[in-house]
Amino acid sequence: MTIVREHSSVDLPDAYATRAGHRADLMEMLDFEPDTTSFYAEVVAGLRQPVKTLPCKFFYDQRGSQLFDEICELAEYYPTRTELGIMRDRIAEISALLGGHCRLVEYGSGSSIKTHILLDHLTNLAAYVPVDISRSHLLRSARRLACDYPELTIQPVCADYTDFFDLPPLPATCLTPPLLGAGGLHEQSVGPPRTVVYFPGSTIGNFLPDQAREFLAGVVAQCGQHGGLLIGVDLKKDPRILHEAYNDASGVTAAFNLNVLRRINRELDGDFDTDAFAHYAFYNPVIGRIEMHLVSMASQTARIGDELFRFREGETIHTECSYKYSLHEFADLARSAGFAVRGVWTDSEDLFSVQYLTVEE
Ligand code: AVI
Repeated sequence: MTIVREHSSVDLPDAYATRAGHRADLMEMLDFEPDTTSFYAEVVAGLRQPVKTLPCKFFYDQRGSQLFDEICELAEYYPTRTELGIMRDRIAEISALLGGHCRLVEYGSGSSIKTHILLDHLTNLAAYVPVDISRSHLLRSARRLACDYPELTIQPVCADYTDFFDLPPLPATCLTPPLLGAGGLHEQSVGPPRTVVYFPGSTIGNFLPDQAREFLAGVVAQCGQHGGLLIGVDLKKDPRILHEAYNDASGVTAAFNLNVLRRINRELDGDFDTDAFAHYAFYNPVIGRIEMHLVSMASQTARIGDELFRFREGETIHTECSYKYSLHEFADLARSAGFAVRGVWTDSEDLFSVQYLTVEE
């Protein structure tokens, strides 16, 4: 683990670079140097299994991340705009429940509108800690936020949030006893701040249930006593809505799914014929999840480096699961990891939920 003083070498629009300049020198990034070298090993291991699989984390190269941003804008893909609507409509209640004087740790990208809504409403925030595996993405968004919130202490951490990592030390201002000012001492600023993790987007749905439990137990350990988790959770619903969300008419989700083969071809010396695979996504109501696959449209062989992989016509590569929960299923999952559900906010059609969990005492 290294501590890196942020340089201004990250691409930002000029206006941002200039305005953020003085803050850039003050910001330190904690770099756990997350392992990004296992792409080949994990791809080959997945394709050697009887049911061929590829981990969904490999969707997100530069092109894949762009395509995912496009998915979030699609009329059919309800989760992003629905979660945003809940955050906008219910932010007064959400921020009241989270309370003041916390340190906010966000897993994943930290530059979105949802982050701004929270940062605009949380009072007496001790620090904002964005955590991301992509160094350049993390620094770019941290610098943007430093510009938008000049008073906020921002402590970026480059890490894989699915692995264990330490949070940076609390800013010195939180450790010295607060002075009693003319207006008196605000009760909520006494003592060290609570840690609240923010995990929007229903990315929790991309974990298998056992992995989700383990992940949530890790969050419990990270936020400790009095800590909490504000999380976006996609809900069970009419399968037709789900089907459309993962089979959009313009084919963006198909391109997103197929892009993983293009990435393998480019980065791992592969020769997948991407025209000979087709996107296939369906809702499995028994398990309660969307499954995304790539179907081989012919009997064919693909090569990655020196390894050959044979596909029967109709055989699939399972590329993603996206679990949908009922409110009580998610409460049970949260409880089994050591959390209690303190607040649940949904939209008027019960498509999506934002939930606040606290560590059980
Ligand atoms: C990132 N994740 C929550 C998305 C989902 O809905 O499971 C990924 C995605 N896959 C296809 N469309 C969107």
